[in-house]
Amino acid sequence: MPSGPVRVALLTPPGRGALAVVGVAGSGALAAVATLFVPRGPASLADRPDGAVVFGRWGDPDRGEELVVVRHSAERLEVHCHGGLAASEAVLASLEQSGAVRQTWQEWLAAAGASAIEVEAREALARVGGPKAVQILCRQLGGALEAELARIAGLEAGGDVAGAAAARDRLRRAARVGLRLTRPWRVVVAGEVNAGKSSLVNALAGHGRSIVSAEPGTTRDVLETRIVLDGWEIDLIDTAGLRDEPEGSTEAAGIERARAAAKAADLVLLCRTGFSLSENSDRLKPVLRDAIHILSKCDLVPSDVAIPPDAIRTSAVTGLGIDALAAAIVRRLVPEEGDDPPLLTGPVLFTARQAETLS
Ligand SMILES: Nc1nc2c(ncn2[C@@H]2O[C@H](COP(=O)(O)OP(=O)(O)O)[C@@H](O)[C@H]2O)c(=O)[nH]1
Ligand SMILES: [Mg+2]
Repeated sequence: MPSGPVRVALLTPPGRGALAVVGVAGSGALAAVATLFVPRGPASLADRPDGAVVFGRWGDPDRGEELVVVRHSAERLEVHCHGGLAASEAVLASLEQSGAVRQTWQEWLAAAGASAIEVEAREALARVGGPKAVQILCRQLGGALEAELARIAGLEAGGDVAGAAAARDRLRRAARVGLRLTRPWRVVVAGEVNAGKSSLVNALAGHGRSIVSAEPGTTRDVLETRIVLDGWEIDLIDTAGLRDEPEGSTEAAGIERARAAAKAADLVLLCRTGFSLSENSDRLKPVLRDAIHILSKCDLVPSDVAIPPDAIRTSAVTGLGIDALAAAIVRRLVPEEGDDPPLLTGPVLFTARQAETLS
């Protein structure tokens, strides 16, 4: 049974929503809510059974906000109010004024007995997109990481130093992906002006996100499109074409940003309509390394034109090569999936704290 002061926490994500839920817990929880909540109908909150869902007003019996109180037990209640920040803040503040201690929802979960890993998993789950990250985190929420850490401790206690080291090493390898789960992979689409970069982004995203134009230099800024490929969340970053422009022009600034985005990216897709041109041009050099090389607009190029063996032919018009490109992107971003399939379906570290605990 919870003891100590009454604890209150906003249990729904901050921001606008249809509904906000404020949790109230502790031995005086029922009394704290009952002094502020005016139920509709004759029975007081104290007279209602556990599990009751009670409609009423908060504070003022005539003008107070209409809301619903759920009495899970005398020590644990929920106040369901309108979803705006002001409504939940008013409920929290009035409970605080009557002596309750406000907690973050992470502290709330920990106080209810959740382990650090469980709290971290729930926190990460609230932020990730894409089914692969969700699956990995749900497994850790289900105890995969906790069980593995316990197993490693057992190996060490039993003197199996090599076994423990191997298990730690495996966790470290999976952590490369685990520590990225709440930050989408960043893929920059680079290449010369008019190479078909924006069209490629649109083809991958499946909708008309970037402005496509025959006029060179249409994409002047860096435009991000969040997509999910094979279950992984990816930010596709469309850039201005890489070409020399008078300094200080809008496009020159865009090109500078494109170079910066390419440097900070996990992967660069380098679009070209031909491989004989500018292969070694200074402008492209910074983004050439480790890029996926693409012969774009391949519907306009004779199919027997030679391209480097690892390059991919794509056409945003016919759709040719788009699936192959999507597969290549995922393979490059998450090689672990192909090289060692069980690695990411087992225990995975996903916070810096967990990584530190391991070392
Ligand atoms: N035939 C053909 N035209 C394309 C293809 N991709 C883009 N284009 C055209 O090439 C021009 C430039 O495309 P865009 O995507 O804006 O190039 P960006 O400057 O690199 O972003 C537009 O007129 C597009 O319609 C393609 O795969 N095939
Ligand atoms: Mg463009």
